[in-house]
Amino acid sequence: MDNSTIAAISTPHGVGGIAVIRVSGNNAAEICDRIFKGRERLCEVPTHTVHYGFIVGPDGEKLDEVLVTVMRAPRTFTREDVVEISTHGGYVASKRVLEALFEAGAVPAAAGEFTKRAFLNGRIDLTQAEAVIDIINAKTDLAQKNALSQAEGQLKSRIDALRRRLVALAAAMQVSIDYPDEDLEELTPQQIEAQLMDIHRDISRLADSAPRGKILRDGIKTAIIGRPNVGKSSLLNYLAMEERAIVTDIAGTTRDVIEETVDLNGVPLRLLDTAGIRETDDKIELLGVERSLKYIDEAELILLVLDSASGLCEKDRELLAKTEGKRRIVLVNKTDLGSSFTLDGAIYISAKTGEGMDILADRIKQIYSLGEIGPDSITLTNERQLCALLRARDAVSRALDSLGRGLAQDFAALDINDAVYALGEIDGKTVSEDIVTSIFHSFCVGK
Ligand SMILES: Nc1nc2c(ncn2[C@@H]2O[C@H](COP(=O)(O)OP(=O)(O)OP(=O)(O)O)[C@@H](O)[C@H]2O)c(=O)[nH]1
Ligand SMILES: [Mg+2]
Repeated sequence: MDNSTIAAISTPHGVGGIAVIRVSGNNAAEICDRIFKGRERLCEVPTHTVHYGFIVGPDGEKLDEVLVTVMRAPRTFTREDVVEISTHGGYVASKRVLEALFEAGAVPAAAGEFTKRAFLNGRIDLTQAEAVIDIINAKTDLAQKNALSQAEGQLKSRIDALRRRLVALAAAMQVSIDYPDEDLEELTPQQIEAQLMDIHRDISRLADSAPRGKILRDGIKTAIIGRPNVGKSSLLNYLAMEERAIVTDIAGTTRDVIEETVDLNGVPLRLLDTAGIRETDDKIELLGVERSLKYIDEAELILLVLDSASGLCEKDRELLAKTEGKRRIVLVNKTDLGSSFTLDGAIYISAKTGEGMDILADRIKQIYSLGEIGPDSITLTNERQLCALLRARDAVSRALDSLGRGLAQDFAALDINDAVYALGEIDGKTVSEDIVTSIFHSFCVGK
C-alpha cells in the first residue's frame, strides 16, 4: 500500500466562491500543520471539525485565509486521514496553497487517486467507484438517480448475492465430490441444476438492463429527419428550450448536422438536427443532404417529421419507405395549423405550441423500457461490467451443460468457480491491477 500523502484541488478550475483542496494520507494533518496558522494545531483537534486560519508560505507570507476540515481515519472517503482546505475561489489562491502543500511534503494526486484509495482500502467496491464517475457525468435526473443508487451499493449487493449462491452451490457439490460415502447434506443433480438455472435467469435479467444503462449514461442518438421546412430545427429548439438551430421559412435552412443533448421528461436524447432531404443543385446543401442520409443509418432512433399543413408528398413517402424497419417514430408536425391527413401510428405534434411532446416522451420510454426505472431497479451502466457478467453467465451455462450430459460434478464445479471469478471482476474482488489502473485513469484529478 502506498504510504504517501496526496493532495489535489478537488473543485473545478476557474473562478468560484471557494475552492477545496483535498489532502489524504497518514501525514495529512502534520503536513497541513506545517503551513497552517490558526488557534490550534490540526494534529491535536478532534476529528470531523472545522478550523479557521491562514495558510502561510515558507517566509511567513500569508497565502490565503482558509477553513480547514480535519477528518481522521477510518470515517473518511479514503479511509485515511483526510484534511480539506477551503480556500478562496479562483485559480491563484488554490494553486498557491497546493504548491505550499507540496513543499511541506504532500505529493500530487493522480487522476482518480482518492477514489482508488477508497477502493483499495475497502470502503467502496468497483461498481461504486464507477458510479462516482457516472454521478459526476450525469446529464439527466434519471441518470444521476441511477448512478447514485449504484454508488450506494445496489449493484454491489446484487453481485454479492449471486456470488454467495454460487459459492454455496460449489461447497455443496464439493461435499459430495470429496466425501461421497459420508452422510453429509447433499444436493441431487436435479437440485443443482434447478439452482443453476435460477442463477442463470437472474444474471440474464441483470444483463438485460445494460442497454438501458447505456441510454441513461450516453443518451439515445436520435436523428431528426424529413424534407425541408417541415419543422425539424423548430423541434430541436423546442426540446432544447433554446434557439439552438436557425429556423426560417426558407426550405433548405439547415445545412450541417446540429447536435444537442436534451432531457425529454427524463429521457436523455442526443438529438441530431439534419438538413432537409430533397433533390438539389446547391453544392453545400447537397453535402448536408448526404449527411442526413448517413444519419438514417447511424442513429439509434429516427424521428421522421412530416408537415401536416402541406400534406403528404412523394418525398415523404420515399422517406417513410427508407426508414421502414428501423427504430423510428413518425411525427406529424404543425398540427396547430390544422391537419390534412392521418397516418397510423404517427404522433401529432406542434413544435410551436408543444402539443404532443408528452406522447412522444412516453413512446420513447415504451420503446426503450425506460418506464420501469424505479428507485430500486438496478441498471448496469458500463461495458466492462456487462462483459464480466456475460462471462459469468457463460460459465453457468457450461456448468449446466456438463451436468446435463451426465459428466462428473467436478467439471461443473470448475465452471462455477469461473463464474464466481467473473463476478469478482465486476466489483473488484478478483480484478487485475491493470484493470483497476485503467478504470481510475478515466477519473479527473482531485476525485
Ligand atoms: N405553425 C407552425 N409553424 C411551424 C411549426 N414548426 C415549424 N414551423 C415553421 O416552419 C418553418 C420551417 O421550420 P424549420 O424548423 O426551419 O424547418 P426545417 O425542417 O428545419 O427546415 P430545413 O432546415 O430547411 O430542412 C418555419 O417558418 C417555422 O417557424 C409548427 O409546429 N407550427
Ligand atoms: Mg432546419
